[in-house]
Amino acid sequence: MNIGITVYPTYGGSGIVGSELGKELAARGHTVHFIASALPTRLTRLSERVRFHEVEMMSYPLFEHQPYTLALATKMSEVAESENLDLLHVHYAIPHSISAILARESLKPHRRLPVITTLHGTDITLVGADRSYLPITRYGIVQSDGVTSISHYLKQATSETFQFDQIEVIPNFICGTDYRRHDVPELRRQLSPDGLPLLAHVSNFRPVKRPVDCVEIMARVLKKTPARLVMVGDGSERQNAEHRARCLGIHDSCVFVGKQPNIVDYLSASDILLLPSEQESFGLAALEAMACEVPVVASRVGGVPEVVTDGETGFLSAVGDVEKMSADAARLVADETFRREMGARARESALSRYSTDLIIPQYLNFYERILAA
Ligand code: GMT
Repeated sequence: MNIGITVYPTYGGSGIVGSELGKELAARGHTVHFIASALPTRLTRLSERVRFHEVEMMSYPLFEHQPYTLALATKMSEVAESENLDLLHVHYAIPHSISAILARESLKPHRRLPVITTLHGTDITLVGADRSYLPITRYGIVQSDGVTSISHYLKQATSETFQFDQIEVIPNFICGTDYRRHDVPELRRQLSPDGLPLLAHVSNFRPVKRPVDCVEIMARVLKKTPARLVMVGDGSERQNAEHRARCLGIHDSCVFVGKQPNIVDYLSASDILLLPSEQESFGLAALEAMACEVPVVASRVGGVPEVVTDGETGFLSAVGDVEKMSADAARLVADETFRREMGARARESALSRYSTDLIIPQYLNFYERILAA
C-alpha cells in the first residue's frame, strides 16, 4: 500500500505513535509518506519506503496566523496525486481530519482517497470538547471513512461527547526489541551516584501531566526511605516542579535532565515510573516503562487502568492522591525483590497485549476493510 500519514511532528505521544506506525508499516513492505509541518522527531532515517513531504506555509500580512489546516490539505492533495496514495491516516483529529477531508473532496471524482482518523486524547477530551472546536471536530470524525481510538476509554468518551461510536479500538503498541531493559552503568551512576533506587517521570511537562505531584511524592518517599528522582522532559510545568523541589528542600535528590532522545536508556536506569496525570487516554509512557521492566505508580484515570493492572504491574490512585502514590512508591523502593517481580510482570503484560506483532496487523486489517468498503 501507499499510505499517507500526518502527525504533529515535534510534540506529544500521538506524533510518536504515528511515526512508529509508519516505520512498522514500511518494515512490512508498504510505502509511507509522512506529510507534516516538520520532520517528525522519531523519523531519524528516511528511505525509499519512508518519505517525508513538508507542509509549506506561505505568510502574508493579512494572515495573523498561518493557515496550517489549508496548507496541510493542499499538500495532502498534491502528495495523493503525485505518489498515488491509497489512503490518508491522520493522527489527532484537530485539524488533521479536516485537512484530510478537504484533500479527499478536492480530488473527487477522479481519485478516491479514504481518510482514517486516529483519536489520541485531548483532541476529544479537552480541545475537541471545547465549544470553539466541537462542531467541526465532530464533522471531521463523522466524515472520516474510518475512525480508530487508542483505548476503550477514549471510544466511550468520544461516544459521550460527539454521539459517535463507529470507532475501532486499536491500542498503542510497543516493540519489545527496541524497548528492553539493558545495562546503562554510566547513566545510572550519573543519576544515582550513591546507587539508591531511582524514581523517574517522563512527560512533556504540561499541566495535565502534574509533574509537581512527582516532587510531592518524592518528598514523602524520602521521609521513609532514601531514593533519587529523575525528571525527563520539558514544558511549562518544569519550572514549577523545580521550584517546589527547592521549597521542599529535596532538590539535591532530584535531577531534571530536560528532553532526551534515548528514553530506553533512562527507563533502563530507573526502578519506578511516576505518572500522576490528570488525564491520560492511554499512557504511552507507562507502556514504554513496563516494556523496560519498570513498575508504574500512576493515577487511575482515562485509559491508564487498561494498561496498568493495579497491584500486578503497578499501582493506581486517585488523581492528586500523593499520599497513596508515595506509600506505593516507598513500598517498591524498599523491597527490591517485590519491585523486580512486578517489573518482570509488567514487561510480560505489555508484550502479551501491545507488541507490534499484535497491533500493526490490526491497522493493516482496518485499512483493507476501509479500502474494500
Ligand atoms: O491528547 C493529548 O494530550 C496529546 C496526545 C499527544 O499527542 O501526546 O496524547 C495522547 O496520546 C498519547 C498517544 O496515543 C496517549 O498515550 C496519551 O495518553 C494521550 N494524552 C492524554 O490523553 C492527555
